[in-house]
Order: sequence, then C-alpha cells, then structure tokens
Amino acid sequence: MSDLFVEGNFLGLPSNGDAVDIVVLPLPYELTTSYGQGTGEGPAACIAASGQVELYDADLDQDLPATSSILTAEAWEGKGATLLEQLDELGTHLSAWCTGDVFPLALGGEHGILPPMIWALKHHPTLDGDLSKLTIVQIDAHADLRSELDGEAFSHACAAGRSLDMGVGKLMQAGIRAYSKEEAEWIGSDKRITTYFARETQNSQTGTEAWKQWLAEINAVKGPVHLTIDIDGLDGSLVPATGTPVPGGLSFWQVIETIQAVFGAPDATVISADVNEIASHEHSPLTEFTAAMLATKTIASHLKARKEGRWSPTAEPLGTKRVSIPCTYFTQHGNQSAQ
Ligand SMILES: [Mn+2]
Repeated sequence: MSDLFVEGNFLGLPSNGDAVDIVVLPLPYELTTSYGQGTGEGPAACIAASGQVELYDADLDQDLPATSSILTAEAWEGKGATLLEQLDELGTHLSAWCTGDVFPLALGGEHGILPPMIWALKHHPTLDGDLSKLTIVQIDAHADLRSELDGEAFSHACAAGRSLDMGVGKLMQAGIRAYSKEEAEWIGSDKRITTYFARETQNSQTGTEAWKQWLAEINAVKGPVHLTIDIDGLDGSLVPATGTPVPGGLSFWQVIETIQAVFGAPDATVISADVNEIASHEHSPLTEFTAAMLATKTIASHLKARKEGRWSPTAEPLGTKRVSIPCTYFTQHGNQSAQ
C-alpha cells in the first residue's frame, strides 16, 4: 500500500496535480450481459480490490507508480437511453484520452466497451484514421464474433466482430472455448483473425507447445496494439463472479505471460488496454482481485515498455483538461448491422 492511500483511486495512489501519464478509466457499462449480473459494479469493485495489490513489480523492479502519474478518472456516467446512444457516449468519453499523450487503461463493464474504444483509437495520432494498422490482442472465453445476440449486433458477444467491421487490421485471440458454428467459420475464413483455442493451449499433452507458439506470435506482432482482456478468458474458478464464467480456461500466469509478451514485443507498441467483464460477489473478492492484479500488471508492463523505449508520447501533454470528439458512429451503424 502507498503511504498516502486515496480511497477510490486505483492502487490507492494519489493523483499528481495536472500531470497524467496513465489514466485508469472506470466504465460501468452494463446493458446486454446475457447470463450473470453485476458488471456495472465491476470497475468500482476492482478499484477497491486494487488497494490490496502489492505495489512492487518484479519485472520493473520498482514500486508503482515508479515516478509516473497515474490518474483514476471519474467513472463514466452511463448517459444515453438506448444501447447505441450509450455506445456513442462511451466513444465520446474515451476519445478524450486516446490522444497519444497518455496510456489509457479502461476497466469494464461489459465487453461491449471494445467497439467504442476502437472508434476512439481511430483518432489516436499513431493510427491517424487508419485502423488497418491496429492489432487487437484478445483474451476471452468467447470469440465475440457473432453477427448478433438477441437481435443486437453491438452486444458484448459481438465486440470483436464489430471491431473488425470498423477496419481493424488484425485480431489475435487466446482462451477461446465457447463459440458458435458461425464464429468458427469466420475464424476459418478471415486472414485477419488468429485464434488459439483453449482446447489446444490447455491440452494436458500438447498444450505447452501450443502456448509457446501463442507467446511467440504475440511477441512478433508489429505496430500499434490494443490489448483487451475479458476476464472470463481465465478459468472460471479464478473469476466466479464474471458475467459468464466458463471452465477450461487460461491460468493466471498464462494471462500474465501474454501481457509480458505483448508489451515486450520489440516491434510493437501497446497504445491502450482494457480489462472487462469484471463483477463482484459478496462472498468472495477473488474475481475483482484477479482483475485488479491483471490491470496492475498492465500498468507495470506499460511503464517497463516506456522505460525501454517501446512507448513514447505522440502528442503534447494535455494534463487533466481533455477535449472529446463527439461520436455518432453507433447510432448511425446500429440498425444497419443488426439482423
Ligand atoms: Mn468477451
């Protein structure tokens, strides 16, 4: 714990005047979760649990914040009467931080936050309007490539698919073990998608080889990357409170190794990340604590990349005064994509 513990801030770290290097963005967005409840409470529970996470990171060999300024932003307020209006609001909200001067880490909330994040990243100076340069690295139990769920094309179950629709160049997935025939066909036919299925990486005989291959592929990624960690990619025993816990998933260390591999990739720059589908359970803090540890590792790995020259700001510092870009993409494209 920090000497000056601030309740409501990630890791309890105090903000540092107007300086911002990393921003933690709580997005309590919950509109379409299909099975469990409570992802709306997840970001606050994760921030509360982060108070128990050790500040020392062995890879960084420093205590966080390690001379950086980590700001915990006010939680997104969830304006908008419909799902599509809320997604536009999220896009607008996120655009204020996808500006190149800071590293944004969003805490969700449903995985439906991904397409608004990608919309906001389109305006990032590193991409400059061209999402084909972007690789998404996704940890998830679900492929999230459905054309719709319950008639909704922008459901959390479609988050990766809608991001590809926006023009994302490459999608790399691991932990995948719950998907439909339609999704299997998309994976098989679209060269942009590389999927490591849990039945391969968790196989008791051959899993180690498959896992090494995943890490090698991640480490060879080139260009800008967004890392999206749906915590249900982990084995359900580690995240029992998440919206849709699934058995047979990744171990905690496998997710840590993925974070280390992507942030350590010599020719890639991770420009943003999210940890999503966080929910809390009154009898066990395990789910939100697991999420808090992964979010902390993401921050530490970003700081290591920064220290080693794999990330530098691409814009003048804006501090805490942000300017957002109004998003209308989702209300414009929503009905069109729905079946
Ligand atoms: Mn997901």
